[in-house]
Amino acid sequence: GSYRLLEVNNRCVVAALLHMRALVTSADVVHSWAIPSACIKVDGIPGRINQVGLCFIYTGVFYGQCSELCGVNHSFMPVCVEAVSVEVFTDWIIGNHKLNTNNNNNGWMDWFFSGVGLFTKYFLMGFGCLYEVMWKLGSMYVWWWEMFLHYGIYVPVKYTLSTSVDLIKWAIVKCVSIVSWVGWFMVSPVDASTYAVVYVSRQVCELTLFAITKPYEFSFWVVKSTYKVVCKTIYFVSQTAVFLFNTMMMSMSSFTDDSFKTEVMERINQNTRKFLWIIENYYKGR
Ligand SMILES: [Cu+2]
Repeated sequence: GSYRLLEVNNRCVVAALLHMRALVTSADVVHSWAIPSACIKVDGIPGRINQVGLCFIYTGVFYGQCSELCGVNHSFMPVCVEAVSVEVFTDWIIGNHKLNTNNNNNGWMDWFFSGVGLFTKYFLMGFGCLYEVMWKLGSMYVWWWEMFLHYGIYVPVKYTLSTSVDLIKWAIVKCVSIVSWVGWFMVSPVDASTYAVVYVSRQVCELTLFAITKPYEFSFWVVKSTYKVVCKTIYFVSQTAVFLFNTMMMSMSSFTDDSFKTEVMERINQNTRKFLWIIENYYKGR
């Protein structure tokens, strides 16, 4: 059966993933056309027309009730909206048009044109599908080359060039001095150890002297040498925090995902084109 006092004898049919506009009025007293599950409530007022924009994301049947105390039969005014795919919606519209204009059987001409219309409809649907697949494949192809050029070529080359010269110079100097010091330590460990202690002490002393005699230069040097490390650390930590925060927000709420919104908008645009093509084709030559 059906839901008691919720089912109607003439459902309001709309297309899902397509922008709709409902015009609401009343023939007697003030009513309110409301569907809580779709966040819709608009008053039906005699003598004026209210409008409300609808966009159903999912197909399905949505129930509501009159939400303005309107009289003794207020409890017996169900609202029922059926959200269907854009193809079913166009079928419904064309069916209504045929019914209302009584041109359902006009001989072979109508049979022929309805055949052409049906063929065109399914051809366009197929074309839409093909277009969607080709678009996805094309985007993947472009994405692949973007990723490859950026992470495969640009980033490694840039970082190699910028760091390799300094790194190699520094590494060679250090390696040579460490190897020669180790060799020296093998031959005469006391001398080498003494030299190492003196070397480190001299470095510390020079740095201290530098700090005492030239405080501004020393400060500048400290800031310069710590700048990179601090900057990189802050950058890394902030990036990680942003990433974690975004991930958390996305996992907590279902509609903050931009890719979801993009997908919905793309489908709405596609459905709009599809709808216009089918309807235009139907009315062509009538
Ligand atoms: Cu009512």
